Amino acid sequence: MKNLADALLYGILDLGYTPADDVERVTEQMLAGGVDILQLRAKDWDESAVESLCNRLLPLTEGAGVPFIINDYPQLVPSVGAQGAHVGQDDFTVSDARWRAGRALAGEVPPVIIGKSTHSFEQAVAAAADGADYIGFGPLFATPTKPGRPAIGLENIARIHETVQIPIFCIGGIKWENLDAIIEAGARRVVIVSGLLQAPDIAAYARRAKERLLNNAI
Ligand code: 3NM
Repeated sequence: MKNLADALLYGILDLGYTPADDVERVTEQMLAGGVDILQLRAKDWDESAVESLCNRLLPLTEGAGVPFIINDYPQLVPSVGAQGAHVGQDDFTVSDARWRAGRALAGEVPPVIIGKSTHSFEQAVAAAADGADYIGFGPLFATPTKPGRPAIGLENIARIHETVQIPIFCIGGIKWENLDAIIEAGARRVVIVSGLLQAPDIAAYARRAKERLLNNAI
């Protein structure tokens, strides 16, 4: 299984873009393109429907050795055998999410991964202090994938990287076209949602972004 510490490109399978009958194909494309983590984001889906999606996708991510993260349903982590959960600012605390995600896996190695969305410098510092394994930081640009959330811009990216030691995944409106600018502002790791899911060739898009991030990391 790939290590979180080595992850550069984080893919989110968002059911707002991908129809449920296409999730396996899209997941395979993302994995073929080299995403290092894959999150299932099924907003407003009920728990049993999310659980069955997880059961369909986990054999694919496990085959690729890529951690599978569930958005919003940490309690499903033990039952489906996912690697972790991602929670928003207004959802669970990190420790509550970790307890829900880990209670059936006490002593399991590696421990479950808990990620947290952050939307400011202060929130990023707080999430790291609360024990998050990684943070999302954004939205850098306004994005239809997360409507109503104001853009935070690129100003704080470098400062966050100097201050917070856990992996930081910049997110929100990131596309191939603005990747250079984001990297120049100090980003090392990114999440791309609509750019990837709406690409005519998802694997090729992911591969190109990953190569850009890898060149920067060397
Ligand atoms: N979380 P796209 S922005 C899911 O800032 C999500 O926490 C965000 O999608 C945050 O790449 C976002 O299509 C949407 O802009 C990212």
